[in-house]
Amino acid sequence: MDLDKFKVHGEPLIYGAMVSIALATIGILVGLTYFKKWGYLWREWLTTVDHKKIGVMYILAALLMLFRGGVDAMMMRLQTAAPEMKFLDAQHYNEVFTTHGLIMILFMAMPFIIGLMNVIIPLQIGARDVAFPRLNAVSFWLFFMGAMLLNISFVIGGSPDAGWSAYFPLASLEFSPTVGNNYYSLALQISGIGTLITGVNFIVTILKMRAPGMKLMKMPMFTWSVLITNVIIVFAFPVLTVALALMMFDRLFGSQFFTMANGGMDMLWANLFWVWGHPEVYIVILPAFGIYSEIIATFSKKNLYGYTSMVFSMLIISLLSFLVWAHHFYTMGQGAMVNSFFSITTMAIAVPTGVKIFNWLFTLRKGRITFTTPMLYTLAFIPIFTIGGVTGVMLAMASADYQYHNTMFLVAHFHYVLIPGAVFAVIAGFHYWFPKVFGFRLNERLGKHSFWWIVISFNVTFFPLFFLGLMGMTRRTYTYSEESGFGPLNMLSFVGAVGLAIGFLLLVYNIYWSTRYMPRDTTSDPWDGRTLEWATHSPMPIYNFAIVPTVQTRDALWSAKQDNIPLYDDTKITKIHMPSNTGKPFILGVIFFILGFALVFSLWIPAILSGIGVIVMLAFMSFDRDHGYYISAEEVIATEKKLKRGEIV
Ligand code: HEM
Ligand SMILES: [Cu+2]
Repeated sequence: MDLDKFKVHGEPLIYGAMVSIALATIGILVGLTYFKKWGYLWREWLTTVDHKKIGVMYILAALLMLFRGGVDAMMMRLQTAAPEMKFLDAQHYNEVFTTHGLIMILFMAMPFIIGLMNVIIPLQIGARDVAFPRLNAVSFWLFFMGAMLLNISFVIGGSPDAGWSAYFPLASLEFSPTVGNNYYSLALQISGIGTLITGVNFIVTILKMRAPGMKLMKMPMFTWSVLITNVIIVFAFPVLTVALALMMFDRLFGSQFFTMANGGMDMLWANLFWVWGHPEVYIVILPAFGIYSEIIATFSKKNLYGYTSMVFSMLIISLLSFLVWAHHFYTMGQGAMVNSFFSITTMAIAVPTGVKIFNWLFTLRKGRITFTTPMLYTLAFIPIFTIGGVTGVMLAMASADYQYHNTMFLVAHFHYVLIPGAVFAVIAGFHYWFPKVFGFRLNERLGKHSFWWIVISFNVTFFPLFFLGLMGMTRRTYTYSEESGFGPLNMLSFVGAVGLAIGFLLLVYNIYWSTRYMPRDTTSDPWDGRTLEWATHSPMPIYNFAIVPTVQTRDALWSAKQDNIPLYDDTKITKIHMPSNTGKPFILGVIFFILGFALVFSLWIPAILSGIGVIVMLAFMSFDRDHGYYISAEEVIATEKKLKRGEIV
């Protein structure tokens, strides 16, 4: 075997990363052994099927990936801070923007949202868990192993280097001969299957497990957004699955799907990628709209303006999101007719999005507004996202796009959409729902400090890029000359990026500080909420609700508080059926990881063995008869008593 292909060559940076990864791993292993935490880890986390714990693990992983993607971003901004910088060479710059884009979208934004959805959706619809708790664990472990597989590429074998969109022929074996793009196809494949399963799970959960009385048009807006998002997942992800499989065949087995020879077609990749890729951006943005809707209603003390039009706007957006994909390559030569069609559908999306913006503004109108941290993020989102949207319409004009295409203008545009549209939303949701999960709030003063750092620095980082783009600076370029005149604005953008890093570090410090010093929230409803998740204790018991609430209005808890409508009769506690833990999803994830790794390096024997392992494991899980277990009524009553006294169970 040729050991050389496992090595990555080059820079002190990479050797440094290797050493720190090795040290961190050893540290964790030693720590777990020393504090005798292996059993705890296995029982409470690795084998859990509890939607709340799975959600927390998603969010932890996403925070970790935010750090990784952020380090990538800082390296790029440093490299381009001044003309002719020698920090990264061209190859490493290629790898870094590729992993940055991939990680931020697939392993940070999406899992963060799926994490929040895991924690909150069952609570918000008054359910005890998701429809298929074990499949939920499978989803998480496949996502996690996929993410790990991509991350080790940095130190074993080399990272993908053809952009997050991996266009052919750039991503073909001929032009990208390292194993980097093998990692791309396998890591995304494994985590993508996990996401697809999440899609099925949440559609069934929301359609079948709502509390009695919660008709579709009485669902909270976050639940609506998640339902629609999961429908998009179920339609979009199979396209990615197929595209990645074809890519794997091309790279590993010499097939010719995406080459110009032998009847293949490189444009086919671009089309397949964006048929998934554009809906993907809505997969991260629609739940964000849901989060903002909840936050605006809560902190304006009003019900959401235009509920029905909100739902229909999201439905229209989800349909249109499948009809715009070619706006990503107007310049590839498909002709004026095709470009006009995609230009019109793209601009059409602005209409339902505008409807939503106006609904939020009308909800704010005459509201009793409190400026909490989650609310500040929401208020900042509205104008910033609008800038992102308006520049999107500029890019949507096919003829004008010939000027903007592949320039920093585009980079500015999509960060203006994605950062307020996804990152601010998950941070806002994180602050908002944190007390539900952990039983205490995050510190508001620190929260606001980090908010101002993040929002101001965001604009300092990305606004200059609009001008750099118009001046002609192309994206994915690792350096530029002094004469180009790009220097000063890039330096400004670097300064902004440092500010962003400070903002995110403050957020992490806030989590640490609040965990140590914040007092317990004994109300279980710290924000005076409107929806069912605030109707149970914080932190909630494993069964969520001792008695499933009965819903009569849209803002069920709010009406219960205002008009004294009882949500449930708590003399009627009976035994509760719960799913039991299982280690199989985790083991399946590990086998998938080994399979992925073996395929990346074309190690056929281990690949075949682990492939068989996957099939055996799946068969084993299909025939697994588990009937779960019951928590007796007495035990539930005892737990409820403790919770009412403010104890943590
Ligand atoms: C936190 C601050 C961030 C900074 C400073 C930053 C900076 C950058 C830079 C410098 C590039 C490459 C420009 C180029 O040379 O082409 C880039 C590309 C990209 N970024 Fe970010 N970014 C940040 C956050 C994010 C987030 C949160 C997301 C997504 C949720 C994201 C998604 C992307 C994508 C998809 C690309 C394109 C990658 C490619 O060209 O293949 N970024 N970013
Ligand atoms: Cu698009």
